[in-house]
Amino acid sequence: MLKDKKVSYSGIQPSGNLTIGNYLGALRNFSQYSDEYQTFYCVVDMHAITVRQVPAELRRRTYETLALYIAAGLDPEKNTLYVQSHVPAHAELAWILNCYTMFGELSRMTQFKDKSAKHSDNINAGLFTYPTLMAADILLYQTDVVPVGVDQKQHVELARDIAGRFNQAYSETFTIPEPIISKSGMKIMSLADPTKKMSKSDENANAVVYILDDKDTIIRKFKRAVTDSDTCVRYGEGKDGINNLMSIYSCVSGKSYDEIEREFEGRGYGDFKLAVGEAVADTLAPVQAEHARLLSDKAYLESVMKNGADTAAYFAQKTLSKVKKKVGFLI
Ligand code: ATP
Ligand code: LTN
Repeated sequence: MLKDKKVSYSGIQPSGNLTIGNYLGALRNFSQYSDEYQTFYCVVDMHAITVRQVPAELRRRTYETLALYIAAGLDPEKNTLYVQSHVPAHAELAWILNCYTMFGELSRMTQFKDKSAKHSDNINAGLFTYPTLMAADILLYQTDVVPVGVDQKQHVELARDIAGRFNQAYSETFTIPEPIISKSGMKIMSLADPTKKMSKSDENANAVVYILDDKDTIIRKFKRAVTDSDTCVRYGEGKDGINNLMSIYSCVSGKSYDEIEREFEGRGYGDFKLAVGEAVADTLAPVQAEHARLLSDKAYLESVMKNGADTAAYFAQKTLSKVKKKVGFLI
Protein backbone atom coordinates (compact mmCIF):
# COMPACT_ATOMS: atom_id res chain seq x y z
CA MET A 1 0.00 0.00 0.00
CA LEU A 2 1.46 3.39 -1.02
CA LYS A 3 1.60 5.94 1.79
CA ASP A 4 3.54 9.15 2.39
CA LYS A 5 4.44 8.16 5.93
CA LYS A 6 4.27 5.09 8.10
CA VAL A 7 1.30 5.00 10.45
CA SER A 8 1.23 4.66 14.25
CA TYR A 9 -2.10 3.77 15.89
CA SER A 10 -3.17 3.11 19.47
CA GLY A 11 -6.17 3.38 21.76
CA ILE A 12 -7.09 3.60 25.43
CA GLN A 13 -10.48 2.70 26.89
CA PRO A 14 -12.29 5.37 28.92
CA SER A 15 -13.37 2.55 31.24
CA GLY A 16 -11.89 4.00 34.43
CA ASN A 17 -9.47 6.60 35.67
CA LEU A 18 -6.17 6.18 33.87
CA THR A 19 -3.32 4.64 35.87
CA ILE A 20 0.45 5.03 35.82
CA GLY A 21 0.39 1.64 34.04
CA ASN A 22 -1.52 3.24 31.16
CA TYR A 23 0.86 6.20 31.27
CA LEU A 24 4.18 4.35 31.42
CA GLY A 25 3.14 1.37 29.28
CA ALA A 26 1.33 3.28 26.56
CA LEU A 27 0.42 6.98 26.69
CA ARG A 28 3.82 8.53 27.27
CA ASN A 29 5.27 6.53 24.36
CA PHE A 30 2.75 7.82 21.82
CA SER A 31 4.28 11.22 21.10
CA GLN A 32 7.65 9.88 19.95
CA TYR A 33 5.99 8.93 16.64
CA SER A 34 4.42 12.32 15.94
CA ASP A 35 7.14 13.63 13.64
CA GLU A 36 8.07 10.63 11.57
CA TYR A 37 4.74 8.84 11.41
CA GLN A 38 1.17 9.70 10.61
CA THR A 39 -0.42 9.09 14.00
CA PHE A 40 -3.94 8.20 15.09
CA TYR A 41 -4.77 7.93 18.80
CA CYS A 42 -8.27 6.96 19.71
CA VAL A 43 -10.42 7.03 22.85
CA VAL A 44 -12.04 3.61 22.41
CA ASP A 45 -15.46 4.10 23.98
CA MET A 46 -16.99 1.22 21.98
CA HIS A 47 -14.53 -1.13 23.64
CA ALA A 48 -15.38 0.28 27.06
CA ILE A 49 -19.03 -0.82 26.90
CA THR A 50 -18.04 -4.50 26.77
CA VAL A 51 -18.10 -4.02 30.55
CA ARG A 52 -21.04 -2.14 32.14
CA GLN A 53 -20.43 1.61 32.39
CA VAL A 54 -22.39 4.39 34.08
CA PRO A 55 -23.29 6.63 31.08
CA ALA A 56 -22.47 9.97 32.76
CA GLU A 57 -19.12 8.61 33.91
CA LEU A 58 -18.31 7.26 30.47
CA ARG A 59 -18.97 10.71 29.01
CA ARG A 60 -16.78 12.39 31.63
CA ARG A 61 -13.93 9.93 31.16
CA THR A 62 -14.07 10.28 27.39
CA TYR A 63 -13.29 14.01 27.76
CA GLU A 64 -10.69 13.24 30.44
CA THR A 65 -8.91 10.65 28.32
CA LEU A 66 -8.78 13.00 25.35
CA ALA A 67 -7.43 15.76 27.62
CA LEU A 68 -4.78 13.35 28.94
CA TYR A 69 -3.67 12.53 25.39
CA ILE A 70 -3.00 16.21 24.81
CA ALA A 71 -1.51 16.75 28.29
CA ALA A 72 0.88 13.85 27.66
CA GLY A 73 2.33 15.73 24.72
CA LEU A 74 0.13 14.87 21.74
CA ASP A 75 -0.42 18.06 19.78
CA PRO A 76 -3.80 17.82 17.99
CA GLU A 77 -2.26 19.67 15.04
CA LYS A 78 0.23 16.87 14.55
CA ASN A 79 -1.75 13.82 15.69
CA THR A 80 -5.28 12.70 14.83
CA LEU A 81 -7.03 12.43 18.21
CA TYR A 82 -10.61 11.19 18.13
CA VAL A 83 -13.37 9.15 19.75
CA GLN A 84 -14.06 5.70 18.31
CA SER A 85 -17.87 5.91 18.23
CA HIS A 86 -17.62 9.10 16.12
CA VAL A 87 -16.28 7.07 13.19
CA PRO A 88 -18.86 4.43 12.18
CA ALA A 89 -16.36 2.69 9.87
CA HIS A 90 -14.96 0.93 12.97
CA ALA A 91 -18.22 -0.90 13.60
CA GLU A 92 -18.68 -1.68 9.91
CA LEU A 93 -15.24 -3.18 9.42
CA ALA A 94 -15.48 -5.03 12.74
CA TRP A 95 -18.57 -6.86 11.46
CA ILE A 96 -16.84 -7.89 8.27
CA LEU A 97 -13.73 -9.03 10.16
CA ASN A 98 -15.90 -11.08 12.52
CA CYS A 99 -16.59 -13.26 9.51
CA TYR A 100 -12.86 -13.80 9.03
CA THR A 101 -12.05 -14.58 12.65
CA MET A 102 -12.37 -18.04 14.13
CA PHE A 103 -14.27 -18.94 17.28
CA GLY A 104 -11.22 -20.87 18.45
CA GLU A 105 -8.94 -17.85 18.03
CA LEU A 106 -11.19 -15.62 20.12
CA SER A 107 -11.56 -18.33 22.76
CA ARG A 108 -7.81 -18.32 23.31
CA MET A 109 -7.54 -14.60 24.15
CA THR A 110 -6.31 -14.23 27.72
CA GLN A 111 -8.04 -10.86 28.23
CA PHE A 112 -11.36 -12.52 27.36
CA LYS A 113 -10.68 -15.33 29.83
CA ASP A 114 -9.66 -12.87 32.57
CA LYS A 115 -12.57 -10.51 32.00
CA SER A 116 -15.16 -13.27 31.77
CA ALA A 117 -13.90 -14.67 35.07
CA LYS A 118 -14.17 -11.19 36.59
CA HIS A 119 -17.60 -10.37 35.13
CA SER A 120 -19.19 -13.81 35.18
CA ASP A 121 -22.68 -12.26 35.24
CA ASN A 122 -22.09 -10.43 31.96
CA ILE A 123 -20.09 -12.51 29.48
CA ASN A 124 -21.56 -10.73 26.47
CA ALA A 125 -20.80 -11.26 22.78
CA GLY A 126 -19.02 -7.88 22.62
CA LEU A 127 -16.52 -9.02 25.23
CA PHE A 128 -15.87 -12.10 23.10
CA THR A 129 -15.47 -10.26 19.79
CA TYR A 130 -13.58 -7.32 21.32
CA PRO A 131 -10.36 -8.33 19.47
CA THR A 132 -12.04 -8.09 16.04
CA LEU A 133 -13.12 -4.53 16.84
CA MET A 134 -9.54 -3.80 17.89
CA ALA A 135 -8.29 -5.37 14.64
CA ALA A 136 -10.70 -3.11 12.72
CA ASP A 137 -9.36 -0.04 14.59
CA ILE A 138 -5.83 -0.88 13.59
CA LEU A 139 -6.39 -2.16 10.05
CA LEU A 140 -8.65 0.71 8.92
CA TYR A 141 -5.67 3.08 9.00
CA GLN A 142 -3.13 0.81 7.25
CA THR A 143 -1.19 0.87 10.51
CA ASP A 144 2.49 -0.07 10.65
CA VAL A 145 3.13 0.20 14.40
CA VAL A 146 0.92 -0.16 17.47
CA PRO A 147 2.53 1.11 20.71
CA VAL A 148 0.95 -0.84 23.59
CA GLY A 149 1.69 -2.50 26.91
CA VAL A 150 2.65 -6.18 26.78
CA ASP A 151 -0.87 -7.34 27.71
CA GLN A 152 -2.10 -6.23 24.27
CA LYS A 153 0.50 -8.16 22.27
CA GLN A 154 -1.82 -11.11 21.76
CA HIS A 155 -4.55 -8.87 20.33
CA VAL A 156 -2.18 -7.19 17.88
CA GLU A 157 -0.95 -10.61 16.80
CA LEU A 158 -4.52 -11.66 16.11
CA ALA A 159 -4.99 -8.48 14.04
CA ARG A 160 -1.94 -9.53 12.01
CA ASP A 161 -3.40 -12.99 11.45
CA ILE A 162 -6.77 -11.60 10.37
CA ALA A 163 -5.09 -9.13 7.99
CA GLY A 164 -2.93 -11.87 6.51
CA ARG A 165 -5.93 -14.13 6.03
CA PHE A 166 -7.91 -11.42 4.29
CA ASN A 167 -4.97 -10.40 2.07
CA GLN A 168 -4.46 -14.01 1.09
CA ALA A 169 -8.09 -14.46 0.15
CA TYR A 170 -8.56 -11.18 -1.78
CA SER A 171 -5.09 -9.76 -2.65
CA GLU A 172 -3.16 -7.08 -0.70
CA THR A 173 -5.66 -4.99 1.24
CA PHE A 174 -4.27 -4.36 4.72
CA THR A 175 -0.82 -3.40 6.01
CA ILE A 176 0.36 -5.98 8.53
CA PRO A 177 0.83 -4.12 11.85
CA GLU A 178 3.66 -4.58 14.33
CA PRO A 179 3.17 -4.25 18.11
CA ILE A 180 5.76 -1.91 19.71
CA ILE A 181 6.27 -2.70 23.37
CA SER A 182 8.67 -0.38 25.14
CA LYS A 183 10.97 -2.34 27.40
CA SER A 184 10.54 -0.10 30.39
CA GLY A 185 7.00 0.20 31.68
CA MET A 186 5.63 -2.61 29.55
CA LYS A 187 3.87 -4.14 32.55
CA ILE A 188 3.39 -2.14 35.73
CA MET A 189 2.07 -4.36 38.50
CA SER A 190 -0.54 -3.77 41.22
CA LEU A 191 0.85 -2.25 44.43
CA ALA A 192 -1.33 -4.59 46.50
CA ASP A 193 -0.56 -7.77 44.57
CA PRO A 194 2.59 -7.37 42.49
CA THR A 195 1.91 -10.60 40.58
CA LYS A 196 -1.13 -8.93 38.97
CA LYS A 197 -1.21 -6.19 36.33
CA MET A 198 -2.09 -2.71 37.60
CA SER A 199 -5.48 -2.14 36.06
CA LYS A 200 -7.77 0.88 36.00
CA SER A 201 -10.76 -1.31 36.78
CA ASP A 202 -9.25 -2.74 40.01
CA GLU A 203 -11.70 -2.29 42.90
CA ASN A 204 -8.91 -1.69 45.39
CA ALA A 205 -7.91 1.97 44.92
CA ASN A 206 -4.74 1.40 47.00
CA ALA A 207 -3.49 -1.11 44.44
CA VAL A 208 -3.49 1.51 41.72
CA VAL A 209 -1.85 4.90 41.28
CA TYR A 210 -3.95 7.10 39.04
CA ILE A 211 -2.41 9.71 36.77
CA LEU A 212 -4.62 12.31 38.45
CA ASP A 213 -3.86 11.34 42.09
CA ASP A 214 -2.44 14.21 44.15
CA LYS A 215 1.08 14.09 45.57
CA ASP A 216 0.04 13.06 49.12
CA THR A 217 -2.12 10.23 47.82
CA ILE A 218 0.65 9.00 45.54
CA ILE A 219 3.18 8.96 48.37
CA ARG A 220 0.71 7.25 50.75
CA LYS A 221 -0.01 4.52 48.17
CA PHE A 222 3.67 3.83 47.55
CA LYS A 223 4.34 3.74 51.30
CA ARG A 224 1.75 0.98 51.59
CA ALA A 225 2.97 -0.99 48.58
CA VAL A 226 3.38 -4.70 49.27
CA THR A 227 7.06 -5.76 49.31
CA ASP A 228 8.88 -8.63 51.06
CA SER A 229 10.68 -9.35 54.30
CA ASP A 230 14.11 -8.59 52.87
CA THR A 231 15.47 -5.08 53.53
CA CYS A 232 17.83 -4.47 50.70
CA VAL A 233 16.77 -2.66 47.51
CA ARG A 234 17.87 -5.16 44.89
CA TYR A 235 16.22 -6.58 41.77
CA GLY A 236 15.74 -10.32 42.03
CA GLU A 237 13.62 -13.41 41.83
CA GLY A 238 10.82 -13.67 44.38
CA LYS A 239 10.92 -9.90 44.96
CA ASP A 240 7.96 -8.95 42.76
CA GLY A 241 7.02 -5.92 44.87
CA ILE A 242 10.52 -4.40 44.86
CA ASN A 243 11.04 -5.32 41.20
CA ASN A 244 7.87 -3.43 40.34
CA LEU A 245 8.88 -0.35 42.36
CA MET A 246 12.33 -0.43 40.76
CA SER A 247 10.81 -0.62 37.33
CA ILE A 248 8.50 2.34 38.07
CA TYR A 249 11.37 4.36 39.55
CA SER A 250 13.58 3.54 36.59
CA CYS A 251 10.84 4.68 34.16
CA VAL A 252 10.34 8.05 35.82
CA SER A 253 13.97 8.80 36.74
CA GLY A 254 15.75 7.29 33.74
CA LYS A 255 18.13 5.49 36.14
CA SER A 256 19.24 1.91 35.50
CA TYR A 257 18.64 -0.86 38.06
CA ASP A 258 22.36 -0.81 38.96
CA GLU A 259 22.23 2.91 39.65
CA ILE A 260 19.11 2.49 41.78
CA GLU A 261 20.72 -0.32 43.82
CA ARG A 262 23.74 1.90 44.44
CA GLU A 263 21.60 4.91 45.36
CA PHE A 264 19.76 2.94 48.06
CA GLU A 265 22.63 0.83 49.35
CA GLY A 266 22.43 0.58 53.12
CA ARG A 267 19.02 2.28 53.19
CA GLY A 268 15.72 0.56 53.92
CA TYR A 269 12.52 0.06 51.93
CA GLY A 270 10.91 3.07 53.63
CA ASP A 271 13.37 5.54 52.06
CA PHE A 272 13.06 3.84 48.70
CA LYS A 273 9.25 3.90 48.68
CA LEU A 274 9.24 7.59 49.54
CA ALA A 275 11.69 8.34 46.72
CA VAL A 276 9.55 6.40 44.22
CA GLY A 277 6.41 8.26 45.35
CA GLU A 278 8.09 11.64 45.04
CA ALA A 279 9.59 10.89 41.64
CA VAL A 280 6.23 9.67 40.29
CA ALA A 281 4.41 12.73 41.68
CA ASP A 282 7.00 15.07 40.12
CA THR A 283 6.69 13.36 36.74
CA LEU A 284 2.90 13.59 36.80
CA ALA A 285 2.61 17.19 38.06
CA PRO A 286 2.93 18.94 34.67
CA VAL A 287 0.57 16.41 33.04
CA GLN A 288 -2.01 17.04 35.78
CA ALA A 289 -1.74 20.82 35.44
CA GLU A 290 -2.22 20.70 31.68
CA HIS A 291 -5.10 18.23 32.04
CA ALA A 292 -6.90 20.58 34.44
CA ARG A 293 -6.42 23.52 32.10
CA LEU A 294 -7.78 21.57 29.12
CA LEU A 295 -10.81 20.21 30.96
CA SER A 296 -11.93 23.72 31.77
CA ASP A 297 -12.19 24.35 28.03
CA LYS A 298 -14.78 21.84 26.77
CA ALA A 299 -15.34 23.80 23.57
CA TYR A 300 -11.71 23.27 22.65
CA LEU A 301 -11.84 19.53 23.42
CA GLU A 302 -14.99 19.26 21.32
CA SER A 303 -13.32 20.95 18.39
CA VAL A 304 -10.34 18.58 18.70
CA MET A 305 -12.56 15.48 18.68
CA LYS A 306 -14.64 16.80 15.79
CA ASN A 307 -11.62 17.57 13.61
CA GLY A 308 -10.01 14.28 14.61
CA ALA A 309 -13.12 12.31 13.66
CA ASP A 310 -13.31 14.05 10.25
CA THR A 311 -9.69 13.20 9.48
CA ALA A 312 -9.99 9.64 10.79
CA ALA A 313 -13.23 9.05 8.84
CA TYR A 314 -11.55 10.16 5.61
CA PHE A 315 -8.74 7.59 5.91
CA ALA A 316 -10.98 4.87 7.36
CA GLN A 317 -13.42 5.21 4.47
CA LYS A 318 -10.70 4.57 1.92
CA THR A 319 -9.90 1.20 3.46
CA LEU A 320 -13.52 0.30 4.14
CA SER A 321 -14.61 0.94 0.52
CA LYS A 322 -11.83 -1.28 -0.72
CA VAL A 323 -12.81 -4.05 1.69
CA LYS A 324 -16.49 -3.85 0.76
CA LYS A 325 -15.64 -4.10 -2.92
CA LYS A 326 -13.37 -7.06 -2.36
CA VAL A 327 -15.91 -9.11 -0.40
CA GLY A 328 -18.52 -8.50 -3.09
CA PHE A 329 -20.76 -5.80 -1.65
CA LEU A 330 -22.36 -3.43 -4.19
CA ILE A 331 -21.04 0.04 -3.45
P1 ATP B 1 -9.11 -2.26 32.03
O1 ATP B 1 -8.72 -2.46 33.44
O2 ATP B 1 -10.39 -1.48 31.84
O3 ATP B 1 -9.02 -3.48 31.18
P2 ATP B 1 -6.48 -1.25 31.46
O4 ATP B 1 -6.01 -0.50 32.66
O5 ATP B 1 -5.91 -2.59 31.19
O6 ATP B 1 -8.06 -1.27 31.43
P3 ATP B 1 -6.56 -0.29 28.71
O7 ATP B 1 -7.40 0.84 28.29
O8 ATP B 1 -7.08 -1.63 28.37
O9 ATP B 1 -6.20 -0.26 30.26
O10 ATP B 1 -5.11 -0.10 28.12
C1 ATP B 1 -4.59 1.04 27.49
C2 ATP B 1 -3.12 0.84 27.24
O11 ATP B 1 -2.42 0.82 28.49
C3 ATP B 1 -2.77 -0.48 26.55
O12 ATP B 1 -1.75 -0.25 25.60
C4 ATP B 1 -2.27 -1.36 27.67
O13 ATP B 1 -1.37 -2.32 27.22
C5 ATP B 1 -1.59 -0.34 28.56
N1 ATP B 1 -1.58 -0.78 29.96
C6 ATP B 1 -2.65 -0.99 30.75
N2 ATP B 1 -2.27 -1.39 31.98
C7 ATP B 1 -0.91 -1.44 31.95
C8 ATP B 1 0.08 -1.79 32.93
N3 ATP B 1 -0.25 -2.16 34.14
N4 ATP B 1 1.38 -1.74 32.56
C9 ATP B 1 1.74 -1.35 31.33
N5 ATP B 1 0.85 -1.00 30.36
C10 ATP B 1 -0.45 -1.05 30.66
N1 LTN C 1 -7.62 -3.31 23.56
C1 LTN C 1 -6.82 -2.23 24.03
C2 LTN C 1 -7.36 -0.88 23.69
C3 LTN C 1 -7.44 -0.74 22.21
C4 LTN C 1 -6.35 -0.58 21.31
C5 LTN C 1 -6.92 -0.49 20.03
C6 LTN C 1 -4.96 -0.51 21.47
C7 LTN C 1 -8.55 -0.75 21.46
N2 LTN C 1 -8.25 -0.59 20.15
C8 LTN C 1 -6.13 -0.34 18.91
C9 LTN C 1 -4.18 -0.37 20.33
C10 LTN C 1 -4.76 -0.30 19.05
C11 LTN C 1 -6.76 -2.41 25.54
O1 LTN C 1 -7.56 -3.02 26.13
N3 LTN C 1 -5.77 -1.86 26.12
